Amino acid sequence: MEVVDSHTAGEPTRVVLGGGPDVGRGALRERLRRLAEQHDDFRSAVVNEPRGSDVIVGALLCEPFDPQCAAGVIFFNNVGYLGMCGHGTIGLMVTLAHLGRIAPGEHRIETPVGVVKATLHDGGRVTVENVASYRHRAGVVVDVPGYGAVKGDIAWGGNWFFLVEHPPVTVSFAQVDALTEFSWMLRRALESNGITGAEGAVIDHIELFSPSPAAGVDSRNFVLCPGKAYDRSPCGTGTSAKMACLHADGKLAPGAVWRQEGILGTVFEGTYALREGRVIPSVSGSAWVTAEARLILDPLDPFRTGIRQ
Ligand code: PYC
Repeated sequence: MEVVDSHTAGEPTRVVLGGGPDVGRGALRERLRRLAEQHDDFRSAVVNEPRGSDVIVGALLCEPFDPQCAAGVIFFNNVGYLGMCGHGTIGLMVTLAHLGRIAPGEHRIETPVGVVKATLHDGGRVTVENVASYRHRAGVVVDVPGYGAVKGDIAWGGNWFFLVEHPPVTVSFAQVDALTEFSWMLRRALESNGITGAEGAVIDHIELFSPSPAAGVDSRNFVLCPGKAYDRSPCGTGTSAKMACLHADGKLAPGAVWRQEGILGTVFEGTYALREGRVIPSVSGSAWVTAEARLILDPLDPFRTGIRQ
């Protein structure tokens, strides 16, 4: 399998260019379903140890169904599949540019949750115009064992998020273990209390905020991903969900810039447009290619399909 690795603001993406399974034609949502049902070993082989790690997000490059799109992509991680991935789309664009497959400018990218527009700028910078994002519920209180009542918002930014403005653990890199522990307990508490996104969707991302001491930065976040790894970047879909909440609270105007710092101190710049009453977020960040490689799955290798959790 031919892959190119990159990182976006510290968070890795592994794009599979060739040698992946045939998931047929048709809408990406359907292809994702076939991938998950019939080829889940592929996902695990690409991103799990010993070829990957819990942190890597995989991106299967696909022929787009919509002829106006430059590419289709299905994102996946150590435990499953993602609807959209902001840092991953930035990594994909920089990878395609590295391979000479795209030129600077705007490109449409098809994902299982809709078409996004990604603009490649100079120097590895990319702006992703995400799918429409919205706050589903505000001020939801959940009892988290060991921590007490925790209040947060539920929002969609291409994935489902529970966003907590005043977490019991300060958002700082020195606290990643405590942040991970709290976020994981919170995620389990949401599940055991039947608190979901729209139509019963699992809330599989937890996003915590604290003020940032850095000049010109609006907030710092910590995002726990579905497989218990924390996002090293400020999280593109999480920044989108945040802007949808800020819009709902009247705290960020369309076109105003929101600078979201992640746990490593890297920053995504977000803005949003209002179209037919819907929040359309744009998130900008930078990525760097780190490796070109060929993954080998030896039939005799006991871990050819990865070490699963
Ligand atoms: O950037 O949207 C994102 C993302 C989701 C999970 C990891 N990164």
